[in-house]
Amino acid sequence: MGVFNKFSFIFLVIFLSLSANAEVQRHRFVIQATKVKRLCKTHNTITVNGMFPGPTLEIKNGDTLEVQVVNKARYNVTIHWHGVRQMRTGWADGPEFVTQCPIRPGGSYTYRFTVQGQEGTLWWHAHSSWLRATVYGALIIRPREGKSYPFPKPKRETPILLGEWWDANPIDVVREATRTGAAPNVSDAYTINAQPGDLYKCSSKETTVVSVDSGETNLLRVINAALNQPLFFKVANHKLTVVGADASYTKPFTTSVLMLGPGQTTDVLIRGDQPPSRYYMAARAYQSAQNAPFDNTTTTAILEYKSASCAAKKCNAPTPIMPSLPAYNDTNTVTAFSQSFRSREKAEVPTDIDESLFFTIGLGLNNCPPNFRKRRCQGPNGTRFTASMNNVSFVLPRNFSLLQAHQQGIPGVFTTDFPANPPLKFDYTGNVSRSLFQPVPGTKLYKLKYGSRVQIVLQDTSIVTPENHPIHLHGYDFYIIAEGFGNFDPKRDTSKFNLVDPPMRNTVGVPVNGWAVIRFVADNPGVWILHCHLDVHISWGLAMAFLVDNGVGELQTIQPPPPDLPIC
Ligand SMILES: *[C@@H]1O[C@H](CO)[C@@H](O)[C@H](O)[C@H]1NC(C)=O
Ligand SMILES: *[C@@H]1O[C@H](CO)[C@@H](O)[C@H](O)[C@H]1NC(C)=O
Ligand SMILES: *[C@@H]1O[C@H](CO)[C@@H](O)[C@H](O)[C@H]1NC(C)=O
Ligand SMILES: *[C@@H]1O[C@H](CO)[C@@H](O)[C@H](O)[C@H]1NC(C)=O
Ligand SMILES: *[C@@H]1O[C@H](CO)[C@@H](O)[C@H](O)[C@H]1NC(C)=O
Ligand SMILES: *[C@@H]1O[C@H](CO)[C@@H](O)[C@H](O)[C@H]1NC(C)=O
Ligand SMILES: *[C@@H]1O[C@H](CO)[C@@H](O)[C@H](O)[C@H]1NC(C)=O
Ligand SMILES: *[C@@H]1O[C@H](CO)[C@@H](O)[C@H](O)[C@H]1NC(C)=O
Ligand SMILES: [Cu+2]
Repeated sequence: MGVFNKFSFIFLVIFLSLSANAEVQRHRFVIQATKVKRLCKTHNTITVNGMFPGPTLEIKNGDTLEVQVVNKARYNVTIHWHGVRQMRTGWADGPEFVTQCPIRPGGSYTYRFTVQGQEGTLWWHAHSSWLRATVYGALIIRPREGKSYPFPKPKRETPILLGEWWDANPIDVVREATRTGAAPNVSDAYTINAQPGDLYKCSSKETTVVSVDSGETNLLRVINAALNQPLFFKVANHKLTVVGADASYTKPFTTSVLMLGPGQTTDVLIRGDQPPSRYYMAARAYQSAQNAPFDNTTTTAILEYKSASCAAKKCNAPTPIMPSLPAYNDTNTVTAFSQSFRSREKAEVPTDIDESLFFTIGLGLNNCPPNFRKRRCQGPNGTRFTASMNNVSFVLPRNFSLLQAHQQGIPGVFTTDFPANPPLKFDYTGNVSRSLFQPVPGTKLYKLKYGSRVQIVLQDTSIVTPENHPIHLHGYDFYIIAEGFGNFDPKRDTSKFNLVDPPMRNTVGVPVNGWAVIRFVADNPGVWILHCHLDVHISWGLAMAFLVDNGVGELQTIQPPPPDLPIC
C-alpha cells in the first residue's frame, strides 16, 4: 500500500510537471471560398475552414503552434501571426515577399513557432493583398498552468473582433484602386465578430450577443481587425477596465470608450453592475484624415444580462440601450485614452541608445507618368496616391522574399540604405510645399546589429492630409515612451519621455499631425517589416523593413528555413 502510494505520488508529480510544460498544438487552416451573406447579398468570401471570423486559437504562454495552411482559394495567400515575436523563427512571420513568397493556389505551408513571454490577446490574419478583410481570427494566450491573470479571474471571456465589410469582393476593390490611382472604395459596414448588427439592412437576426450575469465580470478581448479604419468602441452604461493591450498587461484603468487602430488589441473587464437588460456595444470610425471619404456607419452587438434574455419566441426583449459614441473627429478623446496606458510590470526600457532614428510617415501624390492614360491617374488633380517613410515609398520584391534574399546572399533584391533621417528637413506638420509630395520608390532596408538599442521618432506629415497612422512592427514589442502633436522637438520633448512604466505594444497610433517615440532592443535576427496597418496605405508604400543581423552562437541566430517554405 505504502509502495503504491509512493508510486502514484511520483506519477502524479510527473503528470503535473508534464502538463505544466509547454504543449504543441496542431491546426489545419484551409483557405477557401465560402458563401457568406451580409447586407442582403451573398458573396464568395475567402475564409479559413469556411468560418467567418476564422477559428480562435487558444494557447498558453510557452506553447508551440503548428498550423498547416492549405490554399484552396484562387488567390496567393500568407498568414501573419500578428504580435507574435517569432524569436528566431522569422520564416513563420508571414508577410508576403518579406519573410516568404506567397502560398499559391493549390499549395500549402506549415507555420511552426513558439509563443514565449507574451500573454493576452493577439490575432492572426492574411498578409497578402486585401485578403485579411475576411481572413482573420483571434489568438488568445493564457498564463502557464498554475499561473493566473494579474487581475481577478473573470467569469467569462469573449473575443470581440471588429471588422470591415465590403458589399463587393475586397480584392476587386484594391485592384481597382491600384489601376486608377485613386483612393479605394470605403467599406459598406463595420462588423463585430463578423456581424454588422441591427443598424444595417438584413442584419438584425444575426447580431452578435454577448452574455453577462448580474454581478459577474466578463473579459472582453477587443481586436481591431478592420482593414482601413481606426475605431471607437463603447458599451452603453458600462465602464470598461483596461488590463492589457497587444498581449502585454497594463496598469488597470477605467474608461467609457476605447479607440483601437487596425492591428491593436485591448483587453477590458466589464462588470454586470447595471439593471438587467440589453445594452448595445457599438463601434464606429475615428477619422483623422481631412476631406477623405470614410465609412460613417455604426456596428453593434448586444450585451445581454441573462435574466433579461429572451429564448422564448413570444417574449418581448427590451430594445437595447445605445451608447453615445464620440464624434468621428474627436482627437481629444483619442489622446486622453492613449495617454492612459502604463505597463504593469517593471519596464526594461533601453536607456543608452545605439541607433537614434527619425522616420517621417505620410501620404504623397505621384504625378501622372507620361505613358499612363488619364483613367489611370484618378487621384487628386490627375495624380496617383502614394505614401512613404523618409520619402521612400516601399516596393516589395517579386522574385524572392527579402528574408530569403538576405539568407542566401542573393544580390539585386534590396539595398540597405534606408535613411536614418528624412533626406530633407521641413515643417512636417505645416503647409508643405507641393514640390515635396512625390517620394522615391525603393526596396530599402535598415541594417541593425544584433542587440542594438533602437529609438525611432515616428513623425506624421501633413502631406496630402495629416492622419493618425497605426504603425506596426513585426518581430518585436516596443515601448511607447512619448507622443505629442506638431513637429518632434528633441530640446522640448525629451523631457516627456516615460522611461519608468511606458506601455509595451506592437502597434502605435501615431497622433494625427504629431509624433510618437518608440524603443526596442534588436534581439531577434531576421527581416522585419515596419508598416502602417491601414492596408490602403501599405499598398501605397507606407512601410520599410529592418534587417537584424545574427548575433553570436545558435541562440542568437535565425533558424534555417523550413523545407516547405514557399518560393516565388
Ligand atoms: C466602387 O464604387 C463605385 C461607385 O459606387 C462603383 O461604381 C464601383 O463598382 C465600386 N468598385 C468596386 C470594385 O466595387
Ligand atoms: C457621420 O454620422 C454622424 C451621425 O451618425 C453625423 O453626425 C456626422 O456628421 C457624419 N459625419 C460625416 C463626415 O459624414
Ligand atoms: C468635427 O467635425 C465637425 C463637423 O462635422 C466640426 O463642426 C467640428 O469643429 C470638428 N471638430 C474638430 C475637433 O475638428
Ligand atoms: C488640386 O488643385 C486645386 C486647384 O488648383 C487646388 O486648390 C488643390 O489644393 C489641389 N489639390 C491637391 C491635393 O493638390
Ligand atoms: C529580382 O528582381 C529584381 C527587381 O526586379 C531584379 O533587379 C533582380 O535582378 C532579380 N534578381 C534575380 C536573381 O532574378
Ligand atoms: C500654403 O502655401 C501655399 C504656397 O506654398 C499658399 O498658396 C497657400 O495659401 C498656403 N495655405 C495655407 C493654408 O496657408
Ligand atoms: C522626395 O524625393 C523627391 C525626389 O528627389 C523630391 O522631389 C521630393 O521633394 C522629396 N520629398 C521630401 C519630402 O523629401
Ligand atoms: C502569386 O505569387 C507568385 C510568386 O510566388 C507571383 O509570381 C504571382 O504574380 C502572384 N500572383 C498574384 C496574382 O499576385
Ligand atoms: Cu497609414
